[in-house]
Amino acid sequence: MNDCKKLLCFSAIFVAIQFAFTLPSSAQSVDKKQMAEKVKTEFLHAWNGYKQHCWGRDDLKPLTKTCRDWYGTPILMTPVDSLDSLYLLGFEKEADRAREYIVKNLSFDKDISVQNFEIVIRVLGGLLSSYQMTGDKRLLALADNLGTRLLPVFDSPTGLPYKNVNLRTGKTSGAVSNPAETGTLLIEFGTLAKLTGKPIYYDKAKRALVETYNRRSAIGLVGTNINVETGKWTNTDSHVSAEIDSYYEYLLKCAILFGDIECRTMWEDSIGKVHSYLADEGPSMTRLNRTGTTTVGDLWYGHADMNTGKRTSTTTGALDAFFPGLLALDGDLNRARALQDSMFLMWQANGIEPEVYNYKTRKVEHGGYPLRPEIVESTYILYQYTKDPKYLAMGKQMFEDFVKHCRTDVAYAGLKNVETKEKTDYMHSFVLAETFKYFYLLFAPEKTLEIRKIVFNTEAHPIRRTWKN
Ligand code: DMJ
Repeated sequence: MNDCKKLLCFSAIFVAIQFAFTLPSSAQSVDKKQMAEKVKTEFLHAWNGYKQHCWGRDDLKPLTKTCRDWYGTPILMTPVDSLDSLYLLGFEKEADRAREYIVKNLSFDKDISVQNFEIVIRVLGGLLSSYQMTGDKRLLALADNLGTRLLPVFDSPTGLPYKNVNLRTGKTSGAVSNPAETGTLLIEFGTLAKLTGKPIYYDKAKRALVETYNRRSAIGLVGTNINVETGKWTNTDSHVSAEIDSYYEYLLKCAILFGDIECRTMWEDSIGKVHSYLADEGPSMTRLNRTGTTTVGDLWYGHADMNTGKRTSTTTGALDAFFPGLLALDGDLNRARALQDSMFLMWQANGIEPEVYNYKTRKVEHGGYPLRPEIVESTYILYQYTKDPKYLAMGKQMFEDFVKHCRTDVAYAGLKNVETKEKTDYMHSFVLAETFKYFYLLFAPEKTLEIRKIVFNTEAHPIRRTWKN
């Protein structure tokens, strides 16, 4: 064979391998009903494990069958985070029981210093979404009580929130924060403002988002860490991964949920800069642009310095996998599809996705898998916006891998290492709040939740605009 023929042959094999990776079973049709039932069965398995071993506590450690409370005393993290999933998956009786337990036992009058961001997205978001589903005013009262206790976080010289606040005393701590924690608050606080008629919640969280955006660099990027007292960046690495990810998510989603024009402007300005400086597009992506059809997954988003735009690393990971869904929500289906294919390649490299993956070397850089939902979320959103059965096949493959590698006798356990598949002794509340919810919604009947009528907070709690303005 001459060199030219060899090259052609090699290229053809390479493309064929990529296709094989990208589209494992798109030819075979997926039985949605059967898949939805399987997801429900596995959700119940995990929920029952939590109930049996840790009822009334925060989280289950599924290998030792022991429990963890985040702050030494329970704030019912798993029940609150899971409540709307219980309703959506059709476990109404279970949900009603959990709801009664929550309203009777949950008190925020506790001398504990909590991480504002996590409490907002899991607990405040969970209470608000479940309130909207049930109309139970006691859930709204709990949300309002929690919101008031969290408000002191915004009392910094810049209006950017401190990381932590004591729920009883209001004492704040943690001056060095990040855009995800300063900018992922408005869906929850804004909704609380609309539902209680207390605009202070909206105003404080909106200011935090704007102050984050205002500190973008001259080329329009944000960094990883910022001091909320000085407003100065302490880490200038820019990306769409941990510590920044949901800042971008809330710019777009707050524009949609609240019709907030400033959020829309900030989003449109920011997303252009993200594409310019963070995207790495390979030859397959170029082909997508030319033909507008098939993708083989060669679009990635890496890291760059926020001031120079210089590439600092070519890593992505499980957290970054929310981004195809966000692009789809923005109507950018070409990029969304291409990036989703890339993320699925990352998943398939080890039959489950790692926390950090180098898309240039194709090597795992941090092999943990804490049962994250983001790739499932994007699969669901892409399916909703394209109706391409390829995403059902993708979701089916992921669900089968998820069950195969992470199921335990009582629930689900994260992986220490996706290469060895060794398990780790933890099941985050987001497994029931998000991972199972998105798996279910992917296969569930359309009427279960009309995606165009809600906005998911970053913890998969659906929020409906039930207010006028
Ligand atoms: C969740 O708590 C939220 O989705 C958050 O935005 C990111 N981390 C976890 C899930 O991976």
